[in-house]
This record gives sequence, structure tokens and C-alpha cells, in this order.
Amino acid sequence: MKVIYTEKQRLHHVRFEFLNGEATPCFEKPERADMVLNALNSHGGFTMVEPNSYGDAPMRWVHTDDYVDFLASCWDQWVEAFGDVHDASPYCFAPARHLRNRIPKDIEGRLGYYSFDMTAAITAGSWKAIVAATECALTGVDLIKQGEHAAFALCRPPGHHAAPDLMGGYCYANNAAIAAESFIRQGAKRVAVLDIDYHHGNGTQSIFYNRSDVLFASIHGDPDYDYPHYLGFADEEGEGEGLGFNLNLPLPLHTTDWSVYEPVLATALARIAEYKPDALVISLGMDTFADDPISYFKLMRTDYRNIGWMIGLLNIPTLFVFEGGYAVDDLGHNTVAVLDGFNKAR
Ligand code: OKP
Ligand code: ZN
Repeated sequence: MKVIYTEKQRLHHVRFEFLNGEATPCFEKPERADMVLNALNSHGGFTMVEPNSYGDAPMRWVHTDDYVDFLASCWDQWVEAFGDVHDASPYCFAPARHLRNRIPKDIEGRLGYYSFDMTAAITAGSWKAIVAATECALTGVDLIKQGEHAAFALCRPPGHHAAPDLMGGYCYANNAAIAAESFIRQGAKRVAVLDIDYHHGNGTQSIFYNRSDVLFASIHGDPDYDYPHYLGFADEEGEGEGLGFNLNLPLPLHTTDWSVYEPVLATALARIAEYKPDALVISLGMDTFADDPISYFKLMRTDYRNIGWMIGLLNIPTLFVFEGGYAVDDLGHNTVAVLDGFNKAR
């Protein structure tokens, strides 16, 4: 299987995030990708390729122009206002209840307008890395269009929390959504996105919520008890044309092990099979692992091989797009287990 990755993604490295009231080193860090690369290389059977250049035009397929312009210019505006010592981070969010939904002129106001939380800071190299991550996903689509049955876009920063004009949850550009849209623009009639990150893919859901040509299915921790808190409930089924093409399968924290997860994954896969997509995009978050430091499912290494195998049995051209996963010591081997299981299904 081909793996698309570029070192340019290292340019995005946020120093701190706030977790439980404390400033801690950011969990979403460049070493995450290193662990996956090491595991892929030591396993063998994977070919690393550099992404093609696409620039920021594809980002504008699923994000608003003003948001993309903001991402591109944010760091320079921040430096102008506050110097380059600290990462650019919002602190005041609009539109919160009772506030107006307008775009302020100053950088602090704009950061708050385009963010839904404080975990997506912008650093000197972020924009280049954000573009590079989308290019990894887009290259994966093109490899599949050229005949590969599957590919793995090793993207960071991740993307599934990024909505049309909002960053948050370590995400800026929605790599998986851009990939799905690329399949559509190259002739796919239907594309399914299966999000198996522990956290609900609120951004991807929002992007495709009123469309029937992209089915979004997500298995994640119950948002009544975990991030992203305000989206990802089972009663969100799509809107207008998109009604019936959004499937949320929230699961309980702490008690979700393979015996709970497997039948729910089977339900999601059955819905995808019935949909008969021309291509499948997997938002591959590895934070469902028992030892993940910020998540509460109980999956084990062997379960990941089964997940890959079950996805592979669908026999649909599949692009894996890397999302979360923060247990760095196991992250690489768990990721390889999914891809290896997928390969074994053929
Ligand atoms: C990004 B991805 C929970 C804190 C959650 C943000 C998590 C972002 C996850 N107490 N902080 O979906 O893995
Ligand atoms: Zn996650």
C-alpha cells in the first residue's frame, strides 16, 4: 500500500494546549507521524510517496474563502500584533449566545470568530503544514483514481473537526472531506466517509449535512460526556437532500471494548454497503485505544486488525486519512494493524 507523507507537516507544532484547566504540551505533535512512519517501515510492504502540489484551491471546495484567507494570513497578522513569541490562539468566541455573528477586524476577534475551541492554535509553519496535509489526502485520491485499490494519507494536522469556516480540535482544513469532494469532482456518484476516530467528526458532518452524494457515518464517544460536546448525537440524520445520509453511532465511555464496538462497526459497514459508494474515505483516528491519554474506549491491538479486515471485506476503493491517536508508543503499530488487516481481506 502507498503511504503519502511529507516532512512539511512537521512545520505545524503547537506548544501548549489547555487540558482540564492546565497548560500542557500539545498532544497533537509531529512525533505522532514519526511513530507511524517507523512502524510502517519496520513492518514492510508500504511504499512512501511525497504528495503532489495542489495549492489551496481544493480547500475552498469545502471551506469558505474568507476562512481559508484567514488561515493563510493569521500568523502574519498575529506577529504584527503580538510578536512571534507565542502561538496564535483565540480566547473570546463569537457567536456565543447573545453575541453578534460578525467578523471583527482585529486578529484576536478574527481568531475567535473562526474557532470553536482553544485547541487549534496557529504557529509560524502551520499554514504550510495545513496545505501539505490536504495535499497528502488529495494525492491519495489521485493514486486510487490511477488504479490503486487503497492508500494511506498520513496527514497532520488532522482534519475531521474542521467545519466550513471553523477550526478546532487540532484541526484546520478537513483533509477527509476534501478527499471525498475530490472523488466526487472526478466522477464518483457516491462517496462514503466512515469516521472511526474516538471523537465525533463534527466538521465532516457539517460539510456534508445536506448532501446525499456523500454519506457520513461516525462511531465515537457519547458527546453528552465527551468532546466535541455539541454535535454527534444519534438524532442528527442529515437535512434536506441529505436526510438519511448522516449516521451517528455514539458509544458509552469506559465500557466500550471490542464486544460493544464490533456490532456497531458492523451496522455502519452494512449501511455503507447498502449505499454502494464508488469510493470510501476512512477518517482513521487511533484514539479508541485503551491506553489513549485523552479518550475512554478500550480497544486493543488485535481489535485494530479486525477493524481493517472488516472494512476490507467491503471491497471498495479506500483512502485512509489519518486523524487522532495520542498513545504514541502504540500508535504506529496500531495503525499498521488496521492497514494490515485491510490488506488481508483481499
Ligand atoms: C482531536 B481528534 C477532553 C479534551 C479534548 C480536544 C480533543 C481533540 C481531538 N477532556 N480536547 O479528534 O483526535
Ligand atoms: Zn480524536
